[in-house]
Amino acid sequence: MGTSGMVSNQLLAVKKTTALILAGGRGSRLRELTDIRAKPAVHFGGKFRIIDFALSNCLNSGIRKMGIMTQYKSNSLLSHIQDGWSFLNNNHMGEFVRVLPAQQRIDEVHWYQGTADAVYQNIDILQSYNNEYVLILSGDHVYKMDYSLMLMDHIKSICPCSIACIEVPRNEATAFGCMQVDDNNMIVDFIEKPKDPPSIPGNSDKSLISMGIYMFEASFLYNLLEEDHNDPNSSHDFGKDIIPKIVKQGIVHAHNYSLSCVRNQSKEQICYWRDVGTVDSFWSANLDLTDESPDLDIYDENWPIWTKASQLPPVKFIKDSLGNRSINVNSVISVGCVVYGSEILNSVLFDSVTIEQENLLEQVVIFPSVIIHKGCRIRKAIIERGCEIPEGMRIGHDLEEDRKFFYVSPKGVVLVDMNMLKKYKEHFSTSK
Ligand code: ADQ
Ligand code: ADP
Repeated sequence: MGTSGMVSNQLLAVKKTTALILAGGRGSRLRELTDIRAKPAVHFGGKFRIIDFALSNCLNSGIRKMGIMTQYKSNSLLSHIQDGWSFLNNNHMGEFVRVLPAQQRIDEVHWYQGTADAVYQNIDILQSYNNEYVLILSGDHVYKMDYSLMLMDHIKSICPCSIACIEVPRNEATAFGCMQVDDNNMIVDFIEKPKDPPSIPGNSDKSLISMGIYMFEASFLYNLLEEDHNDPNSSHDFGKDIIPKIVKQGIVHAHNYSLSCVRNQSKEQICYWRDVGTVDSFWSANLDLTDESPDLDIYDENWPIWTKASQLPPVKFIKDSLGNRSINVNSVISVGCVVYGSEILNSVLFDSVTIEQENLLEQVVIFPSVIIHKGCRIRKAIIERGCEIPEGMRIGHDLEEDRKFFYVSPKGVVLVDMNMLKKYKEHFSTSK
């Protein structure tokens, strides 16, 4: 087949694909960041929400039918999708982003149980889309991937299911589904979150893990979900039940992420993917963007990351009344921010942050609408939306002291939210 034949097959195949994004998880290891919103709705990279990466990958790959499964604390996610993604809905072209909340469609007793149940409960809606392929994604990861290349690899495999996989250090693999593959990239073994992950043959420091990205033949998936629904011993979860079961049947293909990852053009050897599931990994993935040449290129016009547009004025750096200049080194700063005579080093500032004079911020991730009053020293921290940091406060310089009021992660990242800050302020106002 010539190249144009391949391209038209690819276009046809993506048109027959619906992507389902699982966005209902609590994400409890992100601590207070998921107290008010589901993990996929957590802010990321100065401008985005985590789910924007999966949605943008779909759009850029040509997949224009998307369903988002929500359940836990969905309000923030819903408003983001409505405000930021409704441009994609086009009735005439059959293109859409639909939010599919847990709505007790099958019976009136259960909300979504596991991830497979979330899909099962929407099976009638899915069938009405006339898909040939269903792509199941997690709304929890930061990465750039061309799903149309995964789809072509899947079709070539003639298997009813493909799972995207990536190599990670073996000590990190306990948090994932681990697999072993044969010479034909068929998955021969799969264990969900093993205590002692198997290593890759010939490389004892690495394991091959599932990225939680599944490409299914549609009719195969529907039958599988029906069977799983009727299985009283199943917890109705892809990672725990569905995937181990079909791997045992020898019909699951491993799609190597290096075949479909969208690279930073100046770093051809790196395929970026982060599960930003803990405070430490979330903080460090944000900080990655402050590198001079980040592995994840958010400026690449060929693979844009789409999000809600903010109607806000431009950033302003002001010299304060004493003549102190505002300095920004390698920081990512969003619209609506105003900085008065302060230094901001390797930090990420979301919309509408105000930094008063004589502050020094190093490696800080600051969520929208935060105010930092005069003379603070803050390092290695995440400041939640709406916090007002009082004059002269120190954060991240004495972790024992910080731990009395704030959350300090295993790697020493200090997380501050409005409730913690309230207790801190009350303590000092009563002890005066
Ligand atoms: P986990 O990420 O631990 O492992 P899970 O907690 O099921 O799996 O979350 C997957 C996605 O589903 C997340 O986006 C979450 O928000 C969402 N979700 C969870 N419960 C849901 C529910 N009831 N309804 C709707 N959405 C829900 C999975 C796989 C592993 C794989 C990792 C990769 O099980 O094998 O290695 O993903 O990160
Ligand atoms: P986010 O956009 O940060 O996920 P929402 O969109 O749900 O959160 O937030 C909507 C509004 O809720 C915000 O504009 C803010 O005024 C308020 N809000 C957010 N976080 C908090 C909080 N921790 N305490 C009180 N109000 C909050």
